Amino acid sequence: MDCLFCKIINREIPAEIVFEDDQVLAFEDINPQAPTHLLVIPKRHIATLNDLGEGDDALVGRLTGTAARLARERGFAEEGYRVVMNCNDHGGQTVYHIHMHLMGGRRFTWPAG
Ligand code: D5M
Repeated sequence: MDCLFCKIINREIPAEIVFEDDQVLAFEDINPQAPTHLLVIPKRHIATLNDLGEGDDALVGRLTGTAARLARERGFAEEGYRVVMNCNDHGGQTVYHIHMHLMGGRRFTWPAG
């Protein structure tokens, strides 16, 4: 499959992997927008949030729980952080394998641009 993040999962292209279990992988974003900018992804290929099924609720919970745990481990959970999932063109999605951005280490503004 010609998917960038599947290739990272399969170690066909390199990435700075910081966490892995049977269902999810977390690695450093190549274009960081904060002192910490990680991507948390499912190992199963799911192109967009629109492709999630009813049976995927636990998987999405695993992504969120992993991001929250990494935020605690990195030491910025209490001061706060930003978690983002972009969907399709208007959402700003550029890689079509769902991913949760975990950004921390600075103050973020709202609303998003
Ligand atoms: O975010 C896609 C994100 O993926 C964006 O922040 C850059 C990141 N990216 C792209 N290629 C790589 C590689 N090879 N390693 C690590 N991170 C990467 P989106 O929400 O789709 O706009």
